[in-house]
Amino acid sequence: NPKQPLGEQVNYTITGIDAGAGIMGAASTALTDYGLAKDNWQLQTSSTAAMTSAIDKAIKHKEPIVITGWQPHWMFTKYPLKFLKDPKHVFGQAENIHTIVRKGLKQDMPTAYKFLDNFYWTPKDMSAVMIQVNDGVDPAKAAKAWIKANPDKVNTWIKGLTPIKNHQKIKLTYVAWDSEIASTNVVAQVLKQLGYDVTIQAMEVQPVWASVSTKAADAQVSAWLPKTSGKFYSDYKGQFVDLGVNLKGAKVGLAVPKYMTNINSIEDLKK
Ligand code: PBE
Repeated sequence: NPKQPLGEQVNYTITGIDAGAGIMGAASTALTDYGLAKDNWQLQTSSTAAMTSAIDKAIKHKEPIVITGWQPHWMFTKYPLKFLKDPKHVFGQAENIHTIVRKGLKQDMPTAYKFLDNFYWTPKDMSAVMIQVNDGVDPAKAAKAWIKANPDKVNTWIKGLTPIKNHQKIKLTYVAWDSEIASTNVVAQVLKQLGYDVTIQAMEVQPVWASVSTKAADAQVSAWLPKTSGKFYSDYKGQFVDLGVNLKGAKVGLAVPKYMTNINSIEDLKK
């Protein structure tokens, strides 16, 4: 019933993703900071797949829904969604994605290190891979196809590097979020072209940080900073090397379908 307060229409629920995601921590802080928790708003833990299917269903019926949203992600291309304004900056402002490597990588694997240091692409590049994977293409195949289609960009990453001869083993860890599946597979394929024996391993976010910090893994390219993974960055500070930004202009927040024309800010959820 559209005459009901929005909270009642959506059961005072924000549809979220997996509990380990930084966006979930920020969303629960938002419920407190915007005074929504005391009005019984709650954050529902699920998965990206369950959340996007809830969006699909809501949009088919033009029903209201409030979700945890982020970019780059195909949800913003596939569905008419908008971010809610966050005047208290609970979700931070612009986020960037950083490349984090283990200590000693520069000495042990100078070629891989140089490439990882050079690795930089745009939200548009990442989205191209993500959309392929969402369409059912195997991630390694989607990564190879993107590399083949973007030789100029890839060449800027490996300029002056000669493939190694001894098939050194290198391991990347990542969380199986769409964005990280895309970036990790592209990086893995380029490392293969550079002669490495590459393993990629999906795990929860905290173990990703732990693996690089304990040198159980060599690198990860999925550090959303300064806010989303900020807790892990400070927990493990001093135990990893930050190679800086590999993607600029990521964004994290709460989002709703564009047809919810009265809801434009997190503050509007109280209406
Ligand atoms: N995400 C995608 C992650 C980082 C990548 C926004 C869902 C998060 O920690 O929230």
